[in-house]
Amino acid sequence: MTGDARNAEEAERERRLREQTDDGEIISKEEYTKRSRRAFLSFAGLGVAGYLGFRQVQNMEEDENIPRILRAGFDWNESVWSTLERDGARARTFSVDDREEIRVNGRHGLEDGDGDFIEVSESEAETWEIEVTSRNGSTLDPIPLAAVKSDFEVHDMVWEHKCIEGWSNIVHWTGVRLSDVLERYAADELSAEWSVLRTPPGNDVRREYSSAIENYTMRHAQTLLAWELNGEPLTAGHGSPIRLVTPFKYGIKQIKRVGSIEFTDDRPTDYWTERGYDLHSSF
Ligand SMILES: Nc1nc2c(c(=O)[nH]1)N[C@H]1C(S)=C(S)[C@@H](COP(=O)(O)O)O[C@H]1N2
Ligand SMILES: [Mo]
Repeated sequence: MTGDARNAEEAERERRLREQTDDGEIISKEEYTKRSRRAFLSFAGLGVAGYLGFRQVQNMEEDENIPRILRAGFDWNESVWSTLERDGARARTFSVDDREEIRVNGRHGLEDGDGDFIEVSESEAETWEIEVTSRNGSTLDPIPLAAVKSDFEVHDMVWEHKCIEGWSNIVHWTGVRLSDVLERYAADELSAEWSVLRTPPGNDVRREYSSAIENYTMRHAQTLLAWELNGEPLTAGHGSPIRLVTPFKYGIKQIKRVGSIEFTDDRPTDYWTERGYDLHSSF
């Protein structure tokens, strides 16, 4: 390929990305600022928690002794969110030029007994399936990853990923809408109050990770099953071969390596909710 052709191709991809990411700019700047301030206030609470050993708590899987201040913060956050989640807003998106590196953070459900990441080979990825359980407990047809990648409209979205530890990065995700996939594979479950996504079962059950999301997020236009991060296929640490991403929730909800999805109308728990965090973890 000549340099000109390559430049033209890159320019075309940029243009396409801008077009797609532009459709996220639906909330006003004032609203975004308001939400950021709210998120910042939550962070401020967490900062205090940091002095009380928050980081330590994060790293200690078995410790459920979450500082009281953190719980209070999340309860408050949850009541704020319940008014927000009905307004149909989109998160602010950015240009791909703004994207940043992001660390690997959180290894639950991704490692073997020695603490090494379990790699997913190309052939395993080709036959990867997401198991589906309906509200009445029946097993539905699994969702083949191959179909996820080939049969639905692919979206590129760039937004700010926020971790409850207090850091954030602007990252670019490539994937398909969870709601598009569910419309085909679990249409009757789209009205479920909750869905719980889990990493595939491993040898050590304690290491399994899970993330529960409410109906609003499950159907949100910016909730994606993603297989690329910043234009590269996901590594094992970032959740290969497929992960969930959604812009109004903290990182703890962005489950890496999705192995199953279960629907329920009852208020569920998930990995971090069982350790004292707010079930919504939205900002
Ligand atoms: N399976 C799994 N997914 C996970 C986690 C984890 O420990 N295990 N940690 C979460 C947290 S706290 C964050 S901030 C993001 C980080 O994503 P990254 O490692 O791709 O930066 O993944 C989330 N998803
Ligand atoms: Mo996080």
